[in-house]
Amino acid sequence: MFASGKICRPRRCLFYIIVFLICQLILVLQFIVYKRNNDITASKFSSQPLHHSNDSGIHFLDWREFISHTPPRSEDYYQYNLHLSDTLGVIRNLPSTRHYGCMTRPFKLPPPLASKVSVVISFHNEARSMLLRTVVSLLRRTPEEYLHELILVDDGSQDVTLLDDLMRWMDGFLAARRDRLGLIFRRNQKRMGLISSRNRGASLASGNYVLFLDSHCEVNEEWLEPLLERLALDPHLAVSPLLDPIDPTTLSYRKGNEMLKGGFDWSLHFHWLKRQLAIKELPEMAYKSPAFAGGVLMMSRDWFLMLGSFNSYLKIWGGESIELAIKLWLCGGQIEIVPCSRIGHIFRRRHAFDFPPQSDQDQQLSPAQETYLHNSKIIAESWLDEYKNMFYALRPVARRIPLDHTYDEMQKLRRERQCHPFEWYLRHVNPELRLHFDELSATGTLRNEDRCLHARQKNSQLILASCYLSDITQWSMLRSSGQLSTQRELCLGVGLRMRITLQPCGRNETTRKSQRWLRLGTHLLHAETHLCLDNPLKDRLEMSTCRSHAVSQSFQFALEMEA
Ligand code: UD2
Ligand code: MN
Repeated sequence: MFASGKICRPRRCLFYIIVFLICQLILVLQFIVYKRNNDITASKFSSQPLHHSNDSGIHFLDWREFISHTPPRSEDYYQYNLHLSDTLGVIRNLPSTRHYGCMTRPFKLPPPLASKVSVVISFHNEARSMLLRTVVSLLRRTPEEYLHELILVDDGSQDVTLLDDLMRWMDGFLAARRDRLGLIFRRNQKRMGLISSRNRGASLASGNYVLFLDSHCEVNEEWLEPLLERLALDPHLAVSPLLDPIDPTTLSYRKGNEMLKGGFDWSLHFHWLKRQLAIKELPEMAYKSPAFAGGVLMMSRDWFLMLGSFNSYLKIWGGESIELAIKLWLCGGQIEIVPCSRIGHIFRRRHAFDFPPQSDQDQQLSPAQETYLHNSKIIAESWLDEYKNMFYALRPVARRIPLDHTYDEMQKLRRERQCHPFEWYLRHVNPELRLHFDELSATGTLRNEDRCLHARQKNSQLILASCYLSDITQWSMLRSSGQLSTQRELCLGVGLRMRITLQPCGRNETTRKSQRWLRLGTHLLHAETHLCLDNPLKDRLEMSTCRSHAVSQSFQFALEMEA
């Protein structure tokens, strides 16, 4: 070929060039689709025209009139971009964030008559435009034959005319559908908190399933079908859609991560856990999860009531979906996250509401912290059996929080439904939590006399301070490596000139060596230097020769694990 002076024959060359160009074009198109799916900013959407009418008989009445009655408030009040929310309109197109595999097969749907869904939304001080978008996205993207009713509970919002205005607006909006869709509106004159309000809503529900939704969500296309398909297989199953994050500032809608499952740590704080795909498991398949993906969840209404609803002793906000997850698994149910079902949710950076003052006498805890600890304490006392000591070790202040009831009801439920002990959950549902437990030789606060060793977050400085600070450092002493680490994965080590340091926990042999500690009674002996951790001047740590009865070298963990 080269000998003849030609690289290829002209016709064949042309063919190769055309194939090459087509490939390039496909790549560019794929990139555009990818960008569109992963980062759609609010400004790219145009809002729907006023008085627009679509096939399902929904009329877009003048929503601008409805939202114009929003009382003037600063952006801080809502913790998201109010102005943008007001200009977006009642519905916008959302990018398709789910896996391609979800779109290529039809979902096996149960008969509508036995699968009616009641949607419960409790809201407190939500912006009108945001609430409206939540409701309208739901009405537009849910098959009519399955959507039984909408239950809206206004939890004592300051905008006192909101609920009446909304009722009027919805009446007009749903003119053609009013007879088929139940609408229930309730207002708590006094704020009761999210947990009681959701229970109130659920007690009014008459559908087969109940779905709990936050009031700043947008459901994506075909969100319900994949959930119904799973729920129809097992009456004791509860499901979460995959939550796509909506940015509070730009209101851009992004793709949520389908490789995560819900879990919690021993302080009973929610955490994401990485999931591993089993052989032949596809990323779009529904998967088991130790906890819900937050508070957006759906299950049989009867099963929810049978489990005692959300624990009604929990106050205001927090912990209710963890409590429900534990009791569900222990009492014969299961939880799945269904990545083919997508719902957008605004993850706000801070609470947009105050917590009512609690009982804390010495004011070391904020009302929000005390409420969360109160709720976690109820969960620990009701479900964790002997493992509640882990919780108290990590949250010693919780011991001082008063509870105004006993746990008899929960024990009755556990007996009647023959629920498993918590040990079963660790073995079969949440091995990650158990692994952490098994690896520990001691954990919790680290006390020397009347003070505790605290790692300041800012500059990783070590100080000895009161053991009752609300964010006191919790230490974990690991059995195999001898490392002593904080929740932030910083390890106590000894550096140059015997300086005690906090460094990222080492994974290789050399760093691990300088971070290895041995325990001699209550002494902490540094393996490399053979010196002991000491607090001779009562406010500064040093390394010194080990002395068996030196109080300044005696450090106690809040919880010692069995050998
Ligand atoms: C997360 C969950 C939420 C719930 C909460 C813990 C997601 C997407 N959200 O909330 O479902 O499990 O953790 O309890 O996983 N509200 C009231 N009354 C109040 C306070 C709040 O009705 O006193 C409403 C509020 O308007 C909102 C919902 O409760 O619709 C959840 O509150 P949030 O959005 O402030 O909390 P978030 O998303 O951190
Ligand atoms: Mn929320």
